[in-house]
Amino acid sequence: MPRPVAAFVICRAFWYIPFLKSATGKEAAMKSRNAWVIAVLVCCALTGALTACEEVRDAIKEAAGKDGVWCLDELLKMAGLTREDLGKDADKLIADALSAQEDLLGESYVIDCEAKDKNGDLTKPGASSGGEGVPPVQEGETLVAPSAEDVPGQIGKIQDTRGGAGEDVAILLDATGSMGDDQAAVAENIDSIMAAVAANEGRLAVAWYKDNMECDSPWYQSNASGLVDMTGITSEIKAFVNSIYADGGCDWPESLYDAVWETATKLQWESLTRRMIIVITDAPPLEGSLTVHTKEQVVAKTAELGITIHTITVGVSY
Ligand SMILES: [Ca+2]
Repeated sequence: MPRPVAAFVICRAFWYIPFLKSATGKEAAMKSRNAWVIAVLVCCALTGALTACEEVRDAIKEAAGKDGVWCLDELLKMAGLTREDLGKDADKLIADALSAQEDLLGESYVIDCEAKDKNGDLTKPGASSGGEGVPPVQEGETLVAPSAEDVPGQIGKIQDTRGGAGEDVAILLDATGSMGDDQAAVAENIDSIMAAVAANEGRLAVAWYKDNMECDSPWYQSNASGLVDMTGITSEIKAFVNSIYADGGCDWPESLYDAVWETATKLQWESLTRRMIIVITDAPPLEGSLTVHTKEQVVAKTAELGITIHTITVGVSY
């Protein structure tokens, strides 16, 4: 067996031991930083070749998946946590686990892959068709943005490929604690987002949402005038985007279904060509008894109103 491969196998096994041992303990995330460091030191000593450490590190990174992007569940597993452990301290637990991982691997990107799939379910209108006098509903884009820097590019991609003359566009941004860098990226690029809508002689609205279940008050807000003609005065949109402050959220999932419902039903959609909501979040939707509106209700309502939904699931970072 080639040395890097042998080293990887040994290290991979050692890497997991501290987490397996602490899997039942709730302090696992707190301990994980030291556990990772110790595991790597043991690993290096065992392989007897310090030069192999870099190779091992690269191998572990490789195992993380394409482009070094990890799924949140993998990170939780290694920190001895499950989704059920992510109560009101969700942000702290995930932030600690991320920090511990980055001590070992350097900057890494974590996507909640389950959230990507659940959010993406909203983009599938199924057999529904638009109501009378509304644009046809299409299947939307399901995109990811591993780092906040990728967010403007993904919005631009949707605008380039799915936008069109006379469009109505609503950007719906998760504004809970882990979204600060993503909110900043949208704010820094709002001029080009607005310019793309203006080029289509379209209208733009922005809204944010948090957790509607006795967590955040207010939990939802949109800019005062709703959909604003981007060929006219655009200062309201810019000011609103810059005013968004990312905090709160309590548990990990947020009120995505209720927020899409609010956005779909409160805005005055007028476009007869294209209506779209672009969702930007790192988390999955609240479900079951924790949401007022179900996924099925939201999909049916947006189809009725001729609204196509696109989702961008962004990397988890603090
Ligand atoms: Ca929540």
